[in-house]
Amino acid sequence: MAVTSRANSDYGRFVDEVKDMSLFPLWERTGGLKPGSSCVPAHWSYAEVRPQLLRACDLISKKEAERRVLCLENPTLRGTTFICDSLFAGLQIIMPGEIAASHRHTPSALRFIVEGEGAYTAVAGEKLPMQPGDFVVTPAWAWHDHGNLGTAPVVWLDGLDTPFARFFGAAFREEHADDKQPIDRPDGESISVYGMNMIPDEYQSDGHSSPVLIYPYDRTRAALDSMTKAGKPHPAHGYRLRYANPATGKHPFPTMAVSMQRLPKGFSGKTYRSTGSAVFAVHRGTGHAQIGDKTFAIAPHDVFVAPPWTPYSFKADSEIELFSYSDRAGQEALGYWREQID
Ligand code: GTQ
Ligand code: FE2
Repeated sequence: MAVTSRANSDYGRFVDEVKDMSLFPLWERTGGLKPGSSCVPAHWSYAEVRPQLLRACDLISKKEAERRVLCLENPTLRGTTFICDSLFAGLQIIMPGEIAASHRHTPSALRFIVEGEGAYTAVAGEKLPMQPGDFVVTPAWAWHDHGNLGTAPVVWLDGLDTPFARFFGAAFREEHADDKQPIDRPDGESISVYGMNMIPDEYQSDGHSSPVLIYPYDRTRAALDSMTKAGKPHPAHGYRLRYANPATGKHPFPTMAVSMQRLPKGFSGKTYRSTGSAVFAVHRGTGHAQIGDKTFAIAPHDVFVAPPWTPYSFKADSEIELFSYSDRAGQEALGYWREQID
C-alpha cells in the first residue's frame, strides 16, 4: 500500500510526524540490499585522450597545475573525479624538466607507467626511476614528488583510494615545505632489500602498505613468461599475477589489490564477476572487453572500469597484458568480498 493512500489516516500522520523528527520507518523502505551500484562500465581510448594531455601541457604550466592530471570520471559520477564508487583514476603527464611538488595525503596511491622514459617519483626519502609497465607504491601519508629528467613527455596512470578516505571523513593532505623532499636512501633501495625473498630481521610490518615501493615491469614480464610456460591459463583471467606485499603475502595496499594478467593470442575468456570495482589499463595487445551490456575494443594504454557485480569477459586478438587495481583488499579486510565465475 502506497503511503499517499494513507494521507489522511492516523498512519499517514504518524509517518509525517516521525519524519519531521529525523526518524524513518524501515518498513517503508523499498528496494533493500542488493549487490552492484549505479556506476556504469566505461572505457577511455588512449588514442583519444593522449592529444588532450598534450594540449593540457600547452594550456597549463606545471606551476599552475600542481599535478597535470585528467581524471577518468565515471559518467554517473560527474563532479566527483572518481572512476567508480571506491576508486580514483587519472592520467598524469609531466614534460621534460618539470617537477611536481612534494606533498602527502591519507589516501594511498599507485602509479602505472604508460609511456616515456626518464621520470622518477620520490617516495618516503627514496628516488624511484620509472619505466613503462612499472608499478609504483605510494603508501598513505608518505611524502611524494615527481620529476622528468628525460627528453620526452612521460605519462602514467594514477590510482588512488580517495573515496575510502572521503567516506570515513579522513581525507587529510599536507604540502611539503620544499618542492623536493630530501632523499636519504639510495635509489631503488626498497626493492634491493625487501624484494629479494628476504626481510630485514628487525622489520615490523604495520600490515598496511608494501615495503617494496616499485615493482619493475622486467620482473613482472619474466614471472608471466615462466607462468605461461608452466601451466594452463585460468578460464576467465588468463595468466594473472597479483602484486604482493612480501612481508605479509597480502596486497600492497590496505585498500587496493593490484594485478597484471596475460591473455594469450586467441584467448576467449569465461564471464566473471565480483563485488570488487576494478580499473584496467592495457599494457600491450588488442582485443575486446565485454563488461555488462557494453563491448569495448581495447588497444594499448586504454583504460576501462568494471563496476561491482557486473559480469565481464575478455577476448584477445593478439597477446594482451592488462594491469589492474581494485578495491578487493578493502573488501576482503571487511569480509564483503565475493566472486562468481560462469
Ligand atoms: O601525483 O600525487 O592523479 O596526489 C591525484 C592525486 C595524482 C599525485 C593524482 C595526487 C596525485
Ligand atoms: Fe599525491
